[in-house]
Amino acid sequence: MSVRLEQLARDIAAGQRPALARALSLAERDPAAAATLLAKLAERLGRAHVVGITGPPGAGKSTLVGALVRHLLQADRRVAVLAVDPSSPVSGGALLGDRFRIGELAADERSFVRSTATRGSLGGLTRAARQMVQLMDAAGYDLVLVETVGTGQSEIDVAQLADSLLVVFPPGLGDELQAIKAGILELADLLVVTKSDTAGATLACQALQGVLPMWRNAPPIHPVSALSGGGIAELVAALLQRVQDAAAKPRPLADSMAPPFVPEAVFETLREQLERRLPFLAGSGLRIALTNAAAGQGPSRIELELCLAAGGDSYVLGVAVGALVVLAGDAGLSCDIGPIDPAGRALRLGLTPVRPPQA
Ligand SMILES: Nc1nc2c(ncn2[C@@H]2O[C@H](COP(=O)(O)OP(=O)(O)O)[C@@H](O)[C@H]2O)c(=O)[nH]1
Ligand SMILES: [Mg+2]
Repeated sequence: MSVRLEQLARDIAAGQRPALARALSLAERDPAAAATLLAKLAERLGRAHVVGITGPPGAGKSTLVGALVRHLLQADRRVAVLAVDPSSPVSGGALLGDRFRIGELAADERSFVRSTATRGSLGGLTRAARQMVQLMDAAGYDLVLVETVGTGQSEIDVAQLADSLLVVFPPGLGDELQAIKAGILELADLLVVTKSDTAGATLACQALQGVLPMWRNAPPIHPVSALSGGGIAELVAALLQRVQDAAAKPRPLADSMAPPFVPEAVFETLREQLERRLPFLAGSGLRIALTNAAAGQGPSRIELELCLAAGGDSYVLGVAVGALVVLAGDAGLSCDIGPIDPAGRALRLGLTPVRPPQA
């Protein structure tokens, strides 16, 4: 398994699209294995500009994504697309219609299109969807476009994931007011009114314009028509400006250097190293478990429990903890060791990334 993941990681890093496709399926099927894979790709993460595109069903998101991909390819950017649509049947792989519309673009080696029907418990993004975005990032795409159907939670999730969030409005009754109520507008970096070739578009722009002074740093409104092509070039220019600004913005050293903190991935790496250094652990009856497996939001701490089976030698526990503290230190994590249980058979370990003090 590990050897196969090693090879898969190499193929992804080499830009092989079939390898990426396999890895995305792996994330859907087995997020723990995908976390191990991502750990192997850690130094490639954090390069892509992630663009969230969200809005109600039928707003014209997929059509817009197709137009954006076409323009971004013309601007010589490599683009990956992940369409997350929980309303589509989970079984069929979903979004056949969308595939048709943006599918023709997938013929270009510099693009990659994938849809997934995975759904989180609150209608938000699943861990699998997040991992799929990271895998596309690791594959070297300049931009990763993530299309999500607005469910409230999915918008909040994608806003956290995205470097730029496009909130898409179709011209029509009430949609924009609903969105304003839900606070979605405040998450937007760019507001897009689609189907500007249709009658209600001007009204929708006016309705949005009317509420913009309500908060500072109001995002610009972009009326676009994927049909006529109107406004698309301007929207792409605004997006590329954001990509450029984000690249130029000096990030804190720790953030720009360190890959995103994925507890499962860090844990898997530590465990692999520990098993390599201390092969006798395999038969020792020691169990090491991650007790705060990420609830998605990327907790900045890992909690482990080490537990000896009956008959296990408590000396093993001590050796394992000592080795973990050293390995964690090498990985830039500081350790706090919890109290050992009275029988000397179990203890907890907390690991927290060490950040250099901000200049
Ligand atoms: N008139 C017009 N129709 C559009 C435009 N963009 C999308 N549509 C139509 O709106 C419908 C929904 O589009 P789609 O991209 O699937 O929306 P999504 O559900 O938000 O992904 C489709 O019938 C599209 O053909 C546009 O710019 N102008
Ligand atoms: Mg769609």
